[in-house]
Amino acid sequence: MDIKDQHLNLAQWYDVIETALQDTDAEPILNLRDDGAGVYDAIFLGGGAGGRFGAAYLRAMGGRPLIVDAWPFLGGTCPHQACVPHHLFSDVAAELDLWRWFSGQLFFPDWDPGRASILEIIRLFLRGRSSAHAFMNWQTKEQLDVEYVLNARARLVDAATVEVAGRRFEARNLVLGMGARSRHPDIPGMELRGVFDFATLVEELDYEPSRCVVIGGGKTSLEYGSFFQATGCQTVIVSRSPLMRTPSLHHVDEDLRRYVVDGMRKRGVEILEGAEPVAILGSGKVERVVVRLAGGETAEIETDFVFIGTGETPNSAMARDVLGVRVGPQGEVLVDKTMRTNVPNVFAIGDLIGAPMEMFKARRCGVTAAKNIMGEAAEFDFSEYPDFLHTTYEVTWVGLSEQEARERFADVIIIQMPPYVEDLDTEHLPLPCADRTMLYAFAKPELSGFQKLVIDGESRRVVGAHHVGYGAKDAFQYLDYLIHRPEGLTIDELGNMNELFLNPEHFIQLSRLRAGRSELVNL
Ligand code: COM
Repeated sequence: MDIKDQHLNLAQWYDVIETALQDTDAEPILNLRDDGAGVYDAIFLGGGAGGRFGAAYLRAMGGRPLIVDAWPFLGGTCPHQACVPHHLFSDVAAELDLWRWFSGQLFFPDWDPGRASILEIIRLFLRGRSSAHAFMNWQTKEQLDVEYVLNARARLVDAATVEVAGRRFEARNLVLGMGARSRHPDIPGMELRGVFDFATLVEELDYEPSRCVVIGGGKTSLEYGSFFQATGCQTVIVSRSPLMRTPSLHHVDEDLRRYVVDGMRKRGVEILEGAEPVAILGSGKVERVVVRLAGGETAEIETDFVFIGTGETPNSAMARDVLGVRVGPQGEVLVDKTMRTNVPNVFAIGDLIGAPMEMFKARRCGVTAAKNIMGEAAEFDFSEYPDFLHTTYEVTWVGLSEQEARERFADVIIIQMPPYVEDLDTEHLPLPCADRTMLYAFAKPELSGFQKLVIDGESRRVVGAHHVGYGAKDAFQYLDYLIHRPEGLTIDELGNMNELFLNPEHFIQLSRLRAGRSELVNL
């Protein structure tokens, strides 16, 4: 289907994408200048967040990119199966959390588990997801002027040639962005009906689960497990490491972690740490999960739904075998800070290069590769990225944990809410309270959140910030930039910013209360 000279509107794009998703024989979608003749500056293999942003940036710099993707849409797994549905689920979890705690009080109806359906939310997502896809295809063609071949599987021929949709395309550079797929534990029973990961959950769930076992202790497990529990689906999380202490999560402050995990327990999630799944049992369909508990004994958990959240494996085999790109122990393509692989003119970006498997990283990787291809030296070091996850809260952190700061600095100052003061009865203190936690603050104060700012007392610089509640994620993006500048950000500068009413999650008011002192002390 050649759409170069067609200017499809969003509804037409929606139909093209939905048709292609339902018909495995649908033809490739071609948006090519000069029918794809000539040599491209770069072919982006994979049109996910990294490929799309990289190609757009390269085009904006005057280059000629081509994106190829097996899916009939751009944007990759994020809007299709991963971040976008997860955000929808987390929003739903936050709403349901209020309903459950306030059931039958104020204007909340009595809690009705029959109304909180996992399946219904997934169907809602499935009805809407191609709208985002349609927009990305439209925008990339009509506004960003980027060529693409979609709905066709590509084959790498060599470091300058890609074969797709029955033809060959030449480029001076390749940018590999083929993403990653769920990694599954090697235990019996994984093939049973009722075992899902984040991708198959949205594609294949066709019944309403009543009980759930989540395997894994990282972000995905906490996020999906919190959603399942919030709907009333009794959830057990089975994790080898303590929750939020998996290797993919860094700079997690222990007090923040404790608040998050306690909060999940308060909401009824059963958490088995130090435990390992041994087998999934059932005849045709999941019925039980056998688990080896921390003490070595074995337990069986009845369930009709197993969710796997044990990480992802990069899709690097073709690049390794055909091009000889070097890969690391998890199959991640190894790159330097310019996104170059060991093969000249071959770059790699996004989930393909390993953790963190986050959209923000993918986008900036793509742009970094584009700049270097176009002759502008650029590096991206994502080792100090700010991070977040959702439970029924938004949990956000940036910089160092308190413990990390104490290992690095002699004089660490903590500004925290509720404050830590020995023997003070803070359990029912309705602080912090802010946007979306006001109801909790007045009726269930212990649920109104937690925040901590970590400061190097000597330089007065903020070195870490940690927050459980809502609204900090936006602020922390700027905070990340400010605290990682060579000159950093001092408590005095932070306290001198303008806050907009109650915004404890931005730490401005609390910093101002201490900034007047020449010798800083905890708050
Ligand atoms: C985001 C996809 S959902 S992209 O980064 O805009 O391509």
